[in-house]
Amino acid sequence: MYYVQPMLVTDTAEKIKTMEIRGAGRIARAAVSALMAHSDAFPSKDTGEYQKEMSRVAALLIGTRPTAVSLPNAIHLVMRSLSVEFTSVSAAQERFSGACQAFISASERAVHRIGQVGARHIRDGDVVLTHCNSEAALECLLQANRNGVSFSVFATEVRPGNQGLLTIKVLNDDGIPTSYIVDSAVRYFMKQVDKVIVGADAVSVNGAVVNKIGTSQIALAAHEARARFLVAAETYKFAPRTILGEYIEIEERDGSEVLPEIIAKTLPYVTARNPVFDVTPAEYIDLIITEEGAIPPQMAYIIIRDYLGWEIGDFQEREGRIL
Ligand code: RUB
Repeated sequence: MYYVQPMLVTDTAEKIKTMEIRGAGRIARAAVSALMAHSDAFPSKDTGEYQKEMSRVAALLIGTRPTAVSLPNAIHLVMRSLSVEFTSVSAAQERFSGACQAFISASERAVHRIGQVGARHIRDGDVVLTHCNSEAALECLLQANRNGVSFSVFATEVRPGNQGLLTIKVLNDDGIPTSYIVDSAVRYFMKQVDKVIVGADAVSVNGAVVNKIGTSQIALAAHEARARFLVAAETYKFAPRTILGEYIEIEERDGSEVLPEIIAKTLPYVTARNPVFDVTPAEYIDLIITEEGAIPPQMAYIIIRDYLGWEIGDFQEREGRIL
């Protein structure tokens, strides 16, 4: 259901940059699909050249958007399959293709499993608020609806990208009663909300969640109104490098997405700022729903250690190769 058609790497990179392909899970699967297609089409029989070229395009894809950790995690996971010596390019291609296909199906299964776990947290009569357009968060709502739970949703508009339009279409297609609100109406309606459910672009080792700009304000409003705050995140959105104290970079996009250039030109003292993600601290989050089960945010380290299986050595790029 979530399969992304293979495309050339440069095409995919451009689509991720311009947000034609967006959402942390979709970005990861699209990048892996593109790498797989690139590997399959590699013309030379020289294994050294193959390794070099795969590392080059992997780096190109990783550089497209800085915040969604699913992207480098997915690429590192599949590139790891090339960290052994190969006798032929075709053997490497076969192994790489297997790793890519395994990642894509695991990612699809993870979304489905998160939906099953998340749906159990939605009860008859609940009013649920969601922000942005997260397939993992939406899957919880869709599966609850299919289980016959009767609930309604507030969906935010999500300035400046209007991802809320994608969300209300999905909810409407499944016949889920939904109120569409501007981002600034969240606190006004929060007293009516029982649960907030959002996705994640990254989860830090301390349980902080990076998601679409505005998420942290929603978490504050939910905290004040005692509404539960749930995050739906696949394990490959947890950020191993935060163990080493690294921060997750928050992408700031061009101001023209917020203030059209034609207006900006007339206002020389005004600069439009456009950070597109923010950080919600763990203390405002009740649960993170992963495909391995629902955990309190304080358990993020366990996910990184036990399910991502990262070792400190994996953090280094060795001999210019991305492992
Ligand atoms: C998307 C966004 C989503 C997460 C999770 O931001 O913040 O909530 O990526 O989505 P953008 P999913 O539109 O800027 O990519 O659950 O689909 O991975």
